[in-house]
Amino acid sequence: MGLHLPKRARKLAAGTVAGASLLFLTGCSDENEWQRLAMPDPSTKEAHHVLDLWQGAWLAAILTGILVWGLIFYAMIKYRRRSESEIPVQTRYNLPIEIFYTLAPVMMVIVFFFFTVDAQDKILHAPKDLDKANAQADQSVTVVGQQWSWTFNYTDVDALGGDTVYEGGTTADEPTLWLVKDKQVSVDLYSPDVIHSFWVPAFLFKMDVVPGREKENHFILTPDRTGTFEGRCAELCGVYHSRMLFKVKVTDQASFDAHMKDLQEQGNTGLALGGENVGQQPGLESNGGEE
Ligand SMILES: [Cu+2]
Repeated sequence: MGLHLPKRARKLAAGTVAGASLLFLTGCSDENEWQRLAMPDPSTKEAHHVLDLWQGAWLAAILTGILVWGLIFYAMIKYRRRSESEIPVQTRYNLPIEIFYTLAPVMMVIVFFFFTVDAQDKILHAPKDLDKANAQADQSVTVVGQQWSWTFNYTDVDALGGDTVYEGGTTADEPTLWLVKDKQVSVDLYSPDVIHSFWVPAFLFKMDVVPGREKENHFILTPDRTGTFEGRCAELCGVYHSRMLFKVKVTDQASFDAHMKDLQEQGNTGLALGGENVGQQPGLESNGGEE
């Protein structure tokens, strides 16, 4: 006896398989992306905990899937109807099995929850008190997210004898956050207007920038490879939300210090916490933006 699926269902199944394969083939550009299960290549020490959680969760899900599919196909084949006159044994109300399939998913959720909280604790390892976090880290940065760009304040820079410098951007001119490889940076998020979200995909991390939550939304991270990474706002914050792009440049200490001195020479000194609508700055007009 063959498998009698309606034509429509067969078409749908074929389409789904073709679509999924296309997604996998086009989505994975480098071979390690397969091992990372489509996660970006982590670029901070903390990001590896997210990758571990992601891979572990998929492994658990796949093993569970193999077990469940195996049992389904086993039951389908072993207990299939073998003749027109005789139907297989019909079983109802099996209490042990019902208890098992209630408890097993609860156990799985508990295990997932445990590993999620564990990863979260390892990622958000900064002291709750911002001053303590800044003292512990090698460098501290106050990131200002506002409509519609970012300003990066490097506070208490050693190379400048403890001075503070900043670099701001506009919607046309993306700012760059400079960090030093293998050096802890304490990042505090500040917003003078609405909620934004600081997101660097390569950090496998994002955190909301909430007005009024001063010195609360902060974290410490340690970049572990050099390079330039994309960053963006991940919270719909207004008309030009999509232009809240920035770059993160992870470099060595000498280049970082030289850049700090450049900022100082340009007169970008002191703490710039924004408040002005950066959307009014040059750039929007040249992009054909409407106010
Ligand atoms: Cu935003």
